[in-house]
Amino acid sequence: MTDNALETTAPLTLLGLGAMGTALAQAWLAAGHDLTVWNRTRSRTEPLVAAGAKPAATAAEAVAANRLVVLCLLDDTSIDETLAGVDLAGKDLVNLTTSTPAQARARAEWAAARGARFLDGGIMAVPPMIGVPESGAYVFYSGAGELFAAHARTLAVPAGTKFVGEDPGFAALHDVALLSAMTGMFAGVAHAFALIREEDIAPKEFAPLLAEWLGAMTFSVHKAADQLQSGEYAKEVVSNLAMQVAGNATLLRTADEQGVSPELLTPYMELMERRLAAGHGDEDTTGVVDLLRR
Ligand code: FVH
Repeated sequence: MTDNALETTAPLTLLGLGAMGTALAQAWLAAGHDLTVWNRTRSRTEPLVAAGAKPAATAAEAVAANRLVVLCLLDDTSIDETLAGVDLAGKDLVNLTTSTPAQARARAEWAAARGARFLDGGIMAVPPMIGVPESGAYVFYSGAGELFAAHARTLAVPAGTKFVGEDPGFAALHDVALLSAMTGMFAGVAHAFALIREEDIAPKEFAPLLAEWLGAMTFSVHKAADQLQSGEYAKEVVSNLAMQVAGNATLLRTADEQGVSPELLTPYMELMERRLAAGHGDEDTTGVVDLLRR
């Protein structure tokens, strides 16, 4: 078995054929890869076998088939259940199962103890984006750089790749940080739609305004990063905290007038008020990051 950096259609094994695993499998098959598949519920392999995949009767058989073994299972526990007792010596494991950073680091040690090389991945896409280059889909990878390089060509087939470092926890950390920011954004979107919901404003007419506004505000991400790195939170402030906290009263009063619960907004507003009370009214909201540290 050799590294497959120069092979355009290297053989590989995929364990887990849920919505995401199936999309990954379809992309590798479409690109001409020799793909061995296994899934706990065997019926899920059938459409892929019809498309050219090789079925394995057991996870152990699937792992034995190829050096490169990709995991796309539900969670960390399902990896333990799937790979219990399976010989991993000499294998290159790439785990695309969503994990926490600590789980990814522990999994890297677990793999090393079994004689396998390990790379963790965090998928920044939903299944329909996989295998569609223009979708913007990509996967964060972290772990052994040489392992990423060895399989870079194969890993780039279903989605773009971003290698974020040798610490095996970094892919999961990047993944979860982006997902956490998305969750906050979804909370804001839900609140905005709730405000207009009972009025004669069509959500479909409001949506482009909302999307455009959120896009216009993304400059603040870069500004916060600049302030965090320099430690100068009062540098190039556009909308100072004192003004923003005063403005929060209008947001809360409007919620009340519209009969909308403020519960998605108030935790963040309370942090802004704490920062203001500590004497940082001349800053932006970057100081909230410090308040979140436990
Ligand atoms: N789908 C998405 O939108 C997101 C996008 C970002 C990344 N996530 C993560 O990808 C992992 C897999 O997600 P999925 O969408 O494929 O999930 P399901 O369709 O629910 O399929 C789950 C597969 O895991 C198998 N499985 C579950 N438990 C076990 C177990 N104990 N032992 C062996 N396999 C197990 C399941 O098998 P089966 O139910 O068909 O028998 C599926 O193959 C995930 O980490 C997302 O967070 C997806």
